[in-house]
Amino acid sequence: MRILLLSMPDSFEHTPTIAIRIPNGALVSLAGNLDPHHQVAIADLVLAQSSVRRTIEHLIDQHRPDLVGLSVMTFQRATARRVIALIRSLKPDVRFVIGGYDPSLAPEAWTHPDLGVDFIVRGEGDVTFRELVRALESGRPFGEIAGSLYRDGEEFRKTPHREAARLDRDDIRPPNRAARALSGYTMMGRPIDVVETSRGCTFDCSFCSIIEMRGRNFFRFPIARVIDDIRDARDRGARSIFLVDDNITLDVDRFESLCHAIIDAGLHRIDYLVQGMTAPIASRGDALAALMRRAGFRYVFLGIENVLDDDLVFLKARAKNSRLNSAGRTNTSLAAVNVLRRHGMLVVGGLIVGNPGDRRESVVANLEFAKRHVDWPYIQHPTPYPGTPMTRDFEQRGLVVNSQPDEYDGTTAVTRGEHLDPEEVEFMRWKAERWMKVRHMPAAFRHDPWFVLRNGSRMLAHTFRGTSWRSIVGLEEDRDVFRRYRAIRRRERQYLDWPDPLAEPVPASQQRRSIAAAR
Ligand code: B12
Ligand code: SF4
Repeated sequence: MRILLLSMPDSFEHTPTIAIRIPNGALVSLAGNLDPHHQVAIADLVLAQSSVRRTIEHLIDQHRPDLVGLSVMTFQRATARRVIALIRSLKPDVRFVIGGYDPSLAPEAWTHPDLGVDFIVRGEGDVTFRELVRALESGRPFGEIAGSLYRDGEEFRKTPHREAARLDRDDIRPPNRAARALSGYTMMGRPIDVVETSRGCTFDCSFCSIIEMRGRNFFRFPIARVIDDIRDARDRGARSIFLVDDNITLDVDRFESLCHAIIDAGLHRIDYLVQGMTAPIASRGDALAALMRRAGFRYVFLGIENVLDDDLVFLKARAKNSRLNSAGRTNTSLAAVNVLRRHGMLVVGGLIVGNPGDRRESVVANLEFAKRHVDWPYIQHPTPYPGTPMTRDFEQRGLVVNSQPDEYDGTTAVTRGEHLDPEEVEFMRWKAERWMKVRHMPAAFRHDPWFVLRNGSRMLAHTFRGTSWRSIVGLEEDRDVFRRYRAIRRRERQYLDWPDPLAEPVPASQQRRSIAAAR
């Protein structure tokens, strides 16, 4: 069977495609887990953001797929609908399967007959997708494939739940990077790839989709497999690797073993990016940070979430961001930031501002923290992604003010608080963040001087979208620039010039629940 797997072109504010284009880890894993006789091609459309339609037309013409799979996050829904409609017009007999966070957690958004979706894969997809393709080949009933939904006439039928794979056996095969049809992944000029070392998390932060997606569990790939996978990425050109685990710092002893294994295998000259919790990094202190640096870690995304205790309680993120000592529970954000920076690593600070109880001072305190202590800000607003405890809470309290999922990119304030207007919080974040990003330029220049010399002005122009000569000389207010920036951002979201088959998408609360049990 000929299979084409696509990820959406939509990017968001903190990963501007001029400088950062990261591959989607799901697609290579799905491709690697198919039976080897299939012809599979992967296209990350973020690599073709300015020519999405032409690229899709070319891919369909070249690969003539029987089956197309799309990986979709919630803010990419509208683009995914258009992509399906375009492909359907080019090759009407193609079948569509969708997976990833949005179809898994909001399947009802994908069942409308006008969308033309045939299968929805829920949760982890590697084994389910393989079985689905086998069923398409052999005629086996779709109802037997756990972890999916399939179209049956006008209805969708839901099959039994599938447990997450344990990963310590050979149940998930290595990714297939050779299937990629496009090139151009970059982290400021260095070819970048993604590698998984574990899946899952046992925390339950209220804003995070992970628990609803795969249950509360944490499974590890054997370290030898991870090293082979890193080597495969390196041999294909990667000089920068993002370890995309949900929470690699859940097992710090293993993380240390991984650092040692990277060094022993001579793979420490690669730049690694990783995300982690502040508490274990602060607790292990200099020993862990020094080891990470030796293993090649450069950027560490810290899930700080918020520097105020009340907000951490609301986000259910206190345990992972604090430690108990004689003075009681203390926040570990600053200690983690300091130890990483002391050892020459750069901190990407993940913060969430604009929570329901936030006053102006709370937002300012977090922005000030980011300004002083992080190297690259990754500040977001609470966003009601499907299935999270926070979404249920916001909906019950009537705090969701924007029900357009394509604006759920994390940097658009779509919920309101008790004291602050969402647009005001967004304005405060936007205004502060632009300058924090400028401050990172010297560090970027020292590491990648040619890239910054060639692209620095475009990177700045991107960060300061909306600025005009009038605003530079003080004839316009920041708020005018902000309004212009938002209009630009809205236009940028139209990645594909093709009609949306759901011209007026049905709000989440009124979606048809045409999902029945499998026969
Ligand atoms: C790494 C990561 C990133 C990276 C890399 C993104 C990339 N290019 O791959 C960065 C930091 C850039 C990033 C950015 C963002 N991310 Co992010 N990210 C993650 C993270 C940590 C891991 C994702 C991953 O690679 N997992 C490994 C792969 C193998 O697993 P997987 O993607 O789940 O795929 C499996 C299944 O989902 C399924 N599947 C997936 N696609 C498909 C397709 C088909 C056809 C099938 C059959 C199955 C299938 O099968 C796969 C294999 O088992 C998750 C989860 C988490 N704990 O926070 C969030 C997460 C995916 N991100 C999320 C979001 C919202 C974003 C941002 C909008 C920013 C934000 N607000 O957080 C941006 C947007 C990025 C963009 N496109 O511009 C949300 C998605 C929520 C939602 N409902 O859409 C998550 C779940 C975090 C959360 N908030 O809960 N992210
Ligand atoms: S620790 Fe990270 S992965 Fe785990 S629930 Fe919280 S945000 Fe999600």
